[in-house]
Amino acid sequence: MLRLYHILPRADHPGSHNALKVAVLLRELGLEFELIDVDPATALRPADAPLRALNPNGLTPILDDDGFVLWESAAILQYLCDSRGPTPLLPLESRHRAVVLQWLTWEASTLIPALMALYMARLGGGDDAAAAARVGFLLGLLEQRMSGRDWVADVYSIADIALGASAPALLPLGVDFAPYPALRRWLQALRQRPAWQDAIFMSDLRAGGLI
Ligand SMILES: N[C@@H](CCC(=O)N[C@@H](CS)C(=O)NCC(=O)O)C(=O)O
Repeated sequence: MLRLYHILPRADHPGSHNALKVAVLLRELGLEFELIDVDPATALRPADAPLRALNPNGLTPILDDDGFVLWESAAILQYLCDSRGPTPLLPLESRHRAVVLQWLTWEASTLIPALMALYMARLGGGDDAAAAARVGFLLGLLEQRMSGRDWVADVYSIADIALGASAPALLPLGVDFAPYPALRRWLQALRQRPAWQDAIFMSDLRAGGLI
């Protein structure tokens, strides 16, 4: 039995875009899974919260595959493709695979820290110009990549799933996607896929006026 611990969007939380990646991949792979919606205030944040036994970081997603427990969304995406594949979502050929992993890693190690820096700057109420400029630079880079192509790598992959789930998390921070037409087209195309066709998954783009 596959279990995914997720935070669905709620009044006091925008929802876990990292768990959203896993939910979309599970659907893309056609796998049955139990989605467990957790309240972070009680299930994750307290030092003695019950889910800390599964993920000591107190974060989602957490995957439980018949007792094999894994956290970190990028590792979970790779594990599911490798254990349930082969799948074009994570190619086996080394160069195609490397490009997918390049963008998957870029999402986690470059885009998300910039997003978090902007979030912290906005929260602090101080000067957020440098953080906003960094986000603008990275979105410009992704826009350049997506111009004239359908998917981040050669074919639809877990790089699209990861970036497509997290880029819209910039919308509630007031980031304007108007200067990024290729990104908007790609995000809209992602949301046309059956695996993404869920009101919960769509709400972020609706709120940002992108669809
Ligand atoms: N690097 C981790 C980050 C996980 C993460 O930050 N999860 C957030 C939701 S996107 C979370 O669970 N937050 C708990 C909280 O808000 O208390 C991953 O990719 O899985």
